[in-house]
Amino acid sequence: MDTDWHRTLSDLARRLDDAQQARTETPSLERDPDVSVDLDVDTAYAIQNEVVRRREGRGERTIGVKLGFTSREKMAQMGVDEIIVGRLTDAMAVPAGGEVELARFIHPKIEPEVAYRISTDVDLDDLGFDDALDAFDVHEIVDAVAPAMEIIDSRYVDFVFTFADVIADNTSAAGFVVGEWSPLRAVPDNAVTLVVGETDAGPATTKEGTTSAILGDPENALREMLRQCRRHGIPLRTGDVVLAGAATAAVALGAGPVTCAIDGLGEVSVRGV
Ligand code: OOG
Ligand code: MG
Repeated sequence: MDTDWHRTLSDLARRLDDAQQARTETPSLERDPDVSVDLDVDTAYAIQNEVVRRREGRGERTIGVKLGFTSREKMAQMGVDEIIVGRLTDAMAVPAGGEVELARFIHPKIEPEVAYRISTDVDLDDLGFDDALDAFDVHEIVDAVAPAMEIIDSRYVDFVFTFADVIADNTSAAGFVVGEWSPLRAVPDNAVTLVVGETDAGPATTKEGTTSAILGDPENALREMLRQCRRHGIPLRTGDVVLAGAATAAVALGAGPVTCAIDGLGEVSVRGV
């Protein structure tokens, strides 16, 4: 924890932050022979913290968290068995039914998500041991659920990264849209449909899945979130939005309409322009 280490971390955070602001890709940090720090998971979260701190320094407000790799398929793809957590800021929020400017992004993709709303300032030190979390009743910390979509936009070249890289890059967080909130209800195995209209980024695409792809039930993802937030000191506050993780693969986002429908929750749309 010397000053060189801190300087390297803030240099790497600046590299990712500059890439996001300039809409230019940057090579993998972990595979960069010039990066001298060992990019373990804790270091990667320290870089993410610094990336978020830089955004806050420009006046952005952190308004939630997003979970990644919560589907077994995505975990297997990455060869990992842990979820990742990133931060959502107000600058990433897109109004439901509204337009999102593609010029904000490098190579955006969109994916269907279930959103939850945190109902209390969560005391992460008061949750018992990790094992006890498996029985934790999420109603204690969450009061509403909504259909949502996430726009992911890796700052890395060709969207290719290692596990530590993507954590440092705030888990590719770039945009999100949340539909109408309903009082919290269980959605353990509900149909999810993402319809992406024909765009310059590709032909019309429909992706179908179910919420059970999210760790068997997105509420399990919330329990994993608590474990990870406690481990990495990520606060959860009243009113925060949580994206529980995509239930299908992401689709390239171009100019045109996109709709996500989740059985029992309704639908939400956005248009790339
Ligand atoms: C990382 C973000 C993954 C999800 O829902 O699983 C994610 C990426 O694929 O770029 O947001
Ligand atoms: Mg996602």
